[in-house]
Amino acid sequence: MGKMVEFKPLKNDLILRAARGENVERPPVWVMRQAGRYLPEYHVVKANNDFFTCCRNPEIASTITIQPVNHYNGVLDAAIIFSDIMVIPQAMGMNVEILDKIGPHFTDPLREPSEMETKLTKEVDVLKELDWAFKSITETRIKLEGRVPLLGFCGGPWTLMVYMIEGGGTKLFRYAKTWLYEHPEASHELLDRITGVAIEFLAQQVVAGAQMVQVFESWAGELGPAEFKEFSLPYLKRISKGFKKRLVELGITEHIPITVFPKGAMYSLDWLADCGYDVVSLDWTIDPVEAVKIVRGRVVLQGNLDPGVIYGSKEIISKKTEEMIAGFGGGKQGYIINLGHGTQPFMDPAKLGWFLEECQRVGSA
Ligand code: 1CP
Repeated sequence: MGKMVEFKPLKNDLILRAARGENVERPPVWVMRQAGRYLPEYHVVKANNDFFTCCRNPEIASTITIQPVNHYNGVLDAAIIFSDIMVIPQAMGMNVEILDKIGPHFTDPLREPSEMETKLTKEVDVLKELDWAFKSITETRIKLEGRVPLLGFCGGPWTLMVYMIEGGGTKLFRYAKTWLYEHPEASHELLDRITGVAIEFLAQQVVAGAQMVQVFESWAGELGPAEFKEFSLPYLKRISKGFKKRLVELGITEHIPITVFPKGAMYSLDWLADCGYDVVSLDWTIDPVEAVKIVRGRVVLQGNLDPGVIYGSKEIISKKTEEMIAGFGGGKQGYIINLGHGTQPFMDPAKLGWFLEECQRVGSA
């Protein structure tokens, strides 16, 4: 400890108040993958640099993180650090690159349970291995000058297990499913190891300057309810509880909100409402009215516009945004606006801007 930096006071703490369940003047809004390929200025800064070279350079990472905040001046209520969920597998000893237009690529994935012994580091020194990530967060928080809160994040254990075994994106989940059904004990061991690293990583992001964090369980929907309950839910629960406990040990007494995004597994909402998370992020396959009914005020909801709506006309964007906010009860309590998943490289930044402005207009009404 002792290395905590003094940061400027927050000028906009809307998302933190909403995440704590307080009454707010309008629902806050941010967008998953708000920094990145759909923004022309991203390509200028990224240029020919490799993805992780950008993340590991605090100057570049902070510039890219703040780009959408500047681009949509005044209408985004949070920044999310420019990084990737693959940094936990990297910290655990695996070699991962992000290939242009393809995505994550592991040079030597875990195909057999025995390979956990040879390919993974036993005791992961998170502070040392991800030192660059903490530096980028601190630098970004300084540069934000309190304009909006900075969000940290990590991947969910099951989602990271998929990538570590498959070695990249997949449509079949052949190798990861082989582990689940052929080697359940080894699967639990791997999930357990990832969970330990995730807890420390999230807590240290807060020490470095993150003001709220999110766990992306992006492949939750590949699991049926029974498998979700066995291979994802217990670990997500351990993360929320372990994160809070670790913050106390690190001397952080402030309430730091934590969000979970179980993409594709909206059947899990009722369970996740009791798992120690402040916020559950929804994809677009659930009706907001239904979601509000299920959680009964136990947790704040985030989401859930189909990102594809951004390909529609301004009229459609307005209509769908109005319906969404009305479905969440107007958003003056228990709600954070977002898309149901990330932006896509082909999206028109002006259309996303229209969505953000409509969120302000409708949310303030
Ligand atoms: O603005 C932001 O949201 C910040 C940065 C961010 C985040 C939160 C990036 C940058 N990635 C992520 C999380 C992430 N990465 C998730 C969870 C959220 C989700 O479900 O989308 C996942 C699954 C990944 C994995 C990943 N990394 C993919 C998807 C591949 C697949 O299997 O379908 C891709 C394409 C990447 C690379 C990546 N990460 C981030 C960016 C901007 C990019 C594209 C890199 C480039 O080519 O410039």
